[in-house]
Amino acid sequence: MGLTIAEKIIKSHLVSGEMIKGQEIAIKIDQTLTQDATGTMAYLEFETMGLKRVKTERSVAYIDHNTLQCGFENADDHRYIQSVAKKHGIYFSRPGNGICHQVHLERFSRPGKTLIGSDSHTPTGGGIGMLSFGAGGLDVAVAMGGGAYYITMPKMYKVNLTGKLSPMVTAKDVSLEILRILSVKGGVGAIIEWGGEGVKTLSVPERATITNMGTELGATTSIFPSDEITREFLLAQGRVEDYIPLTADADAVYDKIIDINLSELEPLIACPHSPDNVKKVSELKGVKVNQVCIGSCTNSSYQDLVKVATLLKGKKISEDVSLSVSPGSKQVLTMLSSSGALNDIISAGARILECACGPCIGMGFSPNSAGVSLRTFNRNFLGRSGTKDAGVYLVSPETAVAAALTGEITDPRLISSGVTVEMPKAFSIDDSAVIPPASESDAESLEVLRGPNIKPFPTTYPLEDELKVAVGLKVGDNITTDHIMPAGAKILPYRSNIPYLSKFCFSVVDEGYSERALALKSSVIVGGENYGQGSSREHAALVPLYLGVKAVIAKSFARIHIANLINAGIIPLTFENASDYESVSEGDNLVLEDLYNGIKNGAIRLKNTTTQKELILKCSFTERQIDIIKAGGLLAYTKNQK
Ligand code: MIC
Ligand code: SF4
Repeated sequence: MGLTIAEKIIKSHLVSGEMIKGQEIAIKIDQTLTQDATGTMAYLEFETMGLKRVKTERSVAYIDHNTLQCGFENADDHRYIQSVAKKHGIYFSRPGNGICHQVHLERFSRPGKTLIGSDSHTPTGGGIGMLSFGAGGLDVAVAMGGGAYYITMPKMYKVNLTGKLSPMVTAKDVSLEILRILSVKGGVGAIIEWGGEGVKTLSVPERATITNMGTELGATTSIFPSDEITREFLLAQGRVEDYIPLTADADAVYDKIIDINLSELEPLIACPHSPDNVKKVSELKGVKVNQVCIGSCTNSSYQDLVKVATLLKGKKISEDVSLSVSPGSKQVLTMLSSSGALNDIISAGARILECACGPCIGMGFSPNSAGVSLRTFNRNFLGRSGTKDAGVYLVSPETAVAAALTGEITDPRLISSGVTVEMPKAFSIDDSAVIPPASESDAESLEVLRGPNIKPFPTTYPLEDELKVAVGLKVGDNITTDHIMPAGAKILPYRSNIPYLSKFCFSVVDEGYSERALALKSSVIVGGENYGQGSSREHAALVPLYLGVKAVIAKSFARIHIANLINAGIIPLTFENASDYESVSEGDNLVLEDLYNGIKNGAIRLKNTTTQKELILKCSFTERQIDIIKAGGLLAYTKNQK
């Protein structure tokens, strides 16, 4: 039987387990990346493991999220990451060098290799044929130490592309189309492979836009073949030696095949507050727009921004719109500047932001009250922009420019008949903002620099056989990690200070939750379907751990979050019947009995002592996960193993 692209890479990296769908496998990881918002915690965890050097082929620490320095906190964290990286064999990408996924794609990604990153959009690397996963910081720390990465062997879906995109219709519209078809839950448990004749019409950055947004489908990852277009991209990046061809076998078997005819696509838009709330741009014609933001790891490549510059050239933006442009990397910004394209963007009235995540993670540029913001980003969750009542819409750069010029949602085909940008034959290469690690002998004497903002990891406790807990919070379906642990300029600087961060846990949903949970001492959270979708931030598990959360009981979980809960020693449990969700209310007192046997057998008895009802909760853990939960989390488990 033939193999898919992902199966080929998994096969060549398999450390343990069998490639049987639904079973746990462990794979060797060639490269890791971290960003600063998750990185401080990942490196604190790495240090706790007591390892001297990373054992990967390449590990890179990026600073791109927490770049606003409104106090000492972020600057201290940058300095900590820089010093810990230098000491332990990790490359350090300085603030200003760009967004981790964009820079990694340009400079370090390699077809056929494996990558995990402490950021959910790490699958951006799938655009170049690299098998790339978003993971919790602790999993990345383990991989840096040479440990394998554990996943459930996914199902394989194929998206078969035919035709060619029409002018002013883009890779972003392809991402929105697949979200429209599959929804934010549609990719759970699957790797999405992109194939078919239409693949040849897409450049590497366009492919990366698509694999980047595969994260919003809940997919394990997404990947494109590595072909002549990939080779040309690597050649233009001065690293053609990293190229290998990679395609699925003709008789590869897929669990689902979805056909998309690129020629039939129209400009699309995701409406508030979910990336799968997709409509045609033409249906929203005339909606007044206050703000337009162009950038993020989804749409900030050189190709994207040259198109933006071409469309803006010689024009002025509407007086009612504030437009921001954040280039994805220093390479992109340098090339825009030397070609004069930057001038066209500035002259049109844009505000140029630093090469970083910026508004995407609420680091500045929050919209006005009840404002309408069109963004070329990948997430429009409630409150993520920093303005709770703003309406954020996700669009292509072309649709973004159309709105910036007219002041209202406008089909971009009305402002231009199309712009074509040739991929450069040679990108501008200057890796001086990536600081290499010290040699092993020099590293010995190096000091790691810590600021007062860095607080220790929350205390973990080994599992008890019986838990008496109260329901601290009950929430509905599709709760994102932005609900559990919000980000934004005010909170992000405290990513290495769990006690402070805990004050904001679930604050978008219930401002009193944090205090209530602390008072309860021992509690559970009850959730609906797809609990924990979105970001990979392990803080969405570490903060509940600090607040005394022992288990989360939900209808279903998102992949990275369930791994983070287990790593934190919080038990993720599902209702036997979805309707059982109705039998537990906030404030109820529960007893979870015979847990040691229960987590082994996959069924746990729950007594609701408030209503006197009894329920069965389900779980399905591997031996390794059981040991992790019993130990009180991955860190305790790893320490016990030494
Ligand atoms: C995001 O897009 O939500 C983030 C910020 O990049 C997160 C990581 C984080 O929370 O630090 C992600 O996607 O994993
Ligand atoms: Fe940064 Fe936004 Fe990409 Fe997350 S989604 S890595 S915040 S640009």
